[in-house]
Amino acid sequence: MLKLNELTYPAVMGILNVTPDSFSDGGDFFSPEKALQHALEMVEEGAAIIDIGGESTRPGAETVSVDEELSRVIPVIEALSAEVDVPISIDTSKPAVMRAAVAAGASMINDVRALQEAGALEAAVDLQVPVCLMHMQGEPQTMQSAPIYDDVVLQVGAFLQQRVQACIDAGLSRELIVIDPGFGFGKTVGHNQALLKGLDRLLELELPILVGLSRKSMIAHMLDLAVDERLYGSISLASVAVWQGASIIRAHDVAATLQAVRVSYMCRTTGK
Ligand code: YH5
Repeated sequence: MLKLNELTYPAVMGILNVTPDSFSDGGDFFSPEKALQHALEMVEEGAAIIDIGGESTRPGAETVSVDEELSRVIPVIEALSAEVDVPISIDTSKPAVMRAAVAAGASMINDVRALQEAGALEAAVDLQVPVCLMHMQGEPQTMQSAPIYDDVVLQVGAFLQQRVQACIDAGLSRELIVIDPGFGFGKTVGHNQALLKGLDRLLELELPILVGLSRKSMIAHMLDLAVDERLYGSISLASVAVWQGASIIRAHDVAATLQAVRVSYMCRTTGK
């Protein structure tokens, strides 16, 4: 079972989308064979965790049924866990998917809804695996229409603190919790920039910080680049996030990201 305190930091979490629309953010891995092959490549490149998701949470995406999500992710989790030892994270908000994924070999839950769906918190407590609690304002279908905050860092921090407490009260120990400010989830470019600039304030919660910035549209807003042209921007943001205190980076381009965040982390954590 995955132990967060045994991970080598900084850790890169490789993204494996198994959704039919995932080609638009970097590769069509919809068939289980292609997904497995891509996961193995990311492991080869040094991914510490593989994050498998069957629900598209990109802005405007349609919701998917439990059965559909299960049919996308379970074969891939089974195949990958049979092949390699790398911890597998299940990117879902659905308790039934969390349970089936862990039974199939996943050892972490990554929930963009921070275990707020009915039955999700109970599932995580039953499973006793590490969980990533992410902040989102609104729901994917509408979250980018008019996000609003007084102080985005303060509000995101307060939300995460409240979800951490809910998890602890329900029976998850602090050692199993990771927090994530949720870049791009109900945030304008300005909000995302403010969050990155103030990311270090989340260190107050004394939990590992995970960030997902890879290929996100804030890069397009700043540089006007297509999704397949965002590598350098992604690397730069990942490096800044680690400088600011992030220790797990969710990324598409594992080798490049790992190289960048290692030097950034070494500079932050060594010397006087
Ligand atoms: C995250 O930040 N993000 S799915 C749109 C893109 C590129 C990438 C338009 N799951 C996160 O990766 N889980 C996703 O280009 C996540 N943190 C955690 N914990 C969205 C995504 C993406 C969307």
